[in-house]
Amino acid sequence: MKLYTRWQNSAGERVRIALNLKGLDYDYVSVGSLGAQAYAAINPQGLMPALELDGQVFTQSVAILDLLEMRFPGYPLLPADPTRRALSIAFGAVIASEMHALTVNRVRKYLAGHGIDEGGVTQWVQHWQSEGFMALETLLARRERAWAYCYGEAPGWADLHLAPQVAAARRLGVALEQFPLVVAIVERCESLPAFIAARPEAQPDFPKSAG
Ligand SMILES: N[C@@H](CCC(=O)N[C@@H](CS)C(=O)NCC(=O)O)C(=O)O
Repeated sequence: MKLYTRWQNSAGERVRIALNLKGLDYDYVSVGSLGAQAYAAINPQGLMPALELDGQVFTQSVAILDLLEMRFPGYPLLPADPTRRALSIAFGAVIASEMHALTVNRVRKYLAGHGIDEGGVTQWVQHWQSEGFMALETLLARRERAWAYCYGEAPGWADLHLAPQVAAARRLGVALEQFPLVVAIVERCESLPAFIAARPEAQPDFPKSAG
């Protein structure tokens, strides 16, 4: 199994956490070392991550997570209970489809290249991130039980979306004090080997200058 990613790739970090939780070995392929043209031949969107399994390339982190869940059910990322399963998937979608998609680097670059000044770009990011975290905090407050992780006593689908998003929000200067449930769960995740090994600074292509 090959994972095409880069140290700072929060969609890829979701997959790295899933692979670690499931105890699966994989070859880390640094997209930076391949070059844009070579990577476009692998993933036509040019986005990271991509996973190669059994000679087939899979793109889009959520599809990759679903594939891993179906092929390697050993450590389940999703609860068996249909209600909690749907809640977990919806929680992840708030992050992957709304928060991340609207604030990712290429969107920020596009805005900056179309007459939006730095303050405007920051406002854009803060708006979509804060709105998303507000919804996530409410979803957590509404749970039938205050589990240690988002939807259970072990980390799973929702948590592996949440931890990289919180790390990105910290980098982008989003205030997180108003989201205590989010912060408490992420702090718990951040002490686990599966999450620590997936962090940017633990990746082989992490630049010394970024440390
Ligand atoms: N929806 C995609 C998002 C992938 C994505 O946007 N990845 C970013 C990094 S987190 C990327 O590849 N950025 C490179 C670029 O925009 O050129 C997924 O979940 O896999």
